Amino acid sequence: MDPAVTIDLDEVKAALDQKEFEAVSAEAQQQSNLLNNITLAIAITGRSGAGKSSFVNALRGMTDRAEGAALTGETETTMVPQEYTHPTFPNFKIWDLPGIGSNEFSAEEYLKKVNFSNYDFFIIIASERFTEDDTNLALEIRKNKKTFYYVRSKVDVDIDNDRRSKGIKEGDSDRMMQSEKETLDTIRKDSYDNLKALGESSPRVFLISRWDLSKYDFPLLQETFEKEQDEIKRDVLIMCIQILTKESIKKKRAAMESRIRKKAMVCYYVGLIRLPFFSFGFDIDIVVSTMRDICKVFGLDEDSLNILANRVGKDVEELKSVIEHTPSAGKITTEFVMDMWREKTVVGQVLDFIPLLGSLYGGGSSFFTSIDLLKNFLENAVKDAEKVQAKAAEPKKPK
Ligand SMILES: Nc1nc2c(ncn2[C@@H]2O[C@H](COP(=O)(O)OP(=O)(O)O)[C@@H](O)[C@H]2O)c(=O)[nH]1
Ligand SMILES: [Mg+2]
Repeated sequence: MDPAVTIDLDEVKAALDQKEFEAVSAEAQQQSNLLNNITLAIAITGRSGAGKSSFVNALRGMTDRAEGAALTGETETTMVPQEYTHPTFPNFKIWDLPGIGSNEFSAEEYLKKVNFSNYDFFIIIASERFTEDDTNLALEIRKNKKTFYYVRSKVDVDIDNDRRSKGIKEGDSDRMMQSEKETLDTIRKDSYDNLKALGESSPRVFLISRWDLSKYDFPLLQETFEKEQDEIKRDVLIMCIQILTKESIKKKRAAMESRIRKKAMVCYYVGLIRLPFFSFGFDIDIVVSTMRDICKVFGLDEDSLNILANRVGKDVEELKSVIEHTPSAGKITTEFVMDMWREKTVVGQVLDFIPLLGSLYGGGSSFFTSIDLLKNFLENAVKDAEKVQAKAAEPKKPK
């Protein structure tokens, strides 16, 4: 049996022993409306020019020139952290912190000034060597029991420079790949030695380029911070970062599946013991809002598609043309779901999806229909997201 389901049930049972029905169902609601209720705030820090603002834009899937993008290449003059909201998930905040190393403030003062307790974790970016300012800050963050990650930016520049200095031509892909690997290995070793010399006992450094977050160490960084967050924040992180790769689509699917299962289990179980005569169906609003969330999580809503089109320099209609099943978020209405609902009444498929329900099954077929609709909607969104990702990655057609 799926261990997640077992744990859930225990949690629900324990909760029901202690709390009132209202409290438990409010919690269930909070869990399942994750994208609306949970806030995740990441702080990006480092010296001026390290690439902080560029990284903020990259995380939001934006170009530096897009409307609302963080200004890049600007000298920093204020001590005020800038808040950037994710374009599709308003509760996912990325904070562009002022540059460190002005010597005006100690790391302790700096952290106070930027309200360190507001952030879930920190990313310390350096574009060349890490300095004492970086490690002092790390030390202070650690002291305050927060997590941070060292990121070495602009590795694309190093790769290019090395390739040129070795006289490797663009078309020579074997030598280019070899040279890239050598450059990355060297940066990794240098950063490690550099941080060691500054007193870090076992430094971990992630190599990235703002121009392509699906490359180098960004996927590993993402995986690492997902591992180190609690379960709820991890899911938010997986759902909100719109760098679509095969791997991230897979993770998003698993996270969404588990959300749907949890919601189902809690509603069903709570309904079953406390309100045996009441068909505690998933109400239609929940189905509608979950479908809209699925759209956003897989980047299939209007805003995400526009941003992606802008980023890869393609027409948004070209990306949309490969979407076969998923309607735009605006079309997902109560009417739309009712229509789907009328077409089916299912039990069997849902029992395959959440086997434990078999032993609890005692009625409430609208409940089963809801889950089945969501499950199919999710499957289709995954297929569409894969196609959009492939389309976005295609080389541009010559005009
Ligand atoms: N090639 C390349 N340039 C970058 C990268 N990250 C930042 N830059 C450039 O470095 C400069 C400073 O970046 P910015 O984000 O403004 O740095 P900040 O002062 O730390 O916010 C800008 O010209 C960026 O375009 C990167 O990963 N690769
Ligand atoms: Mg900046």
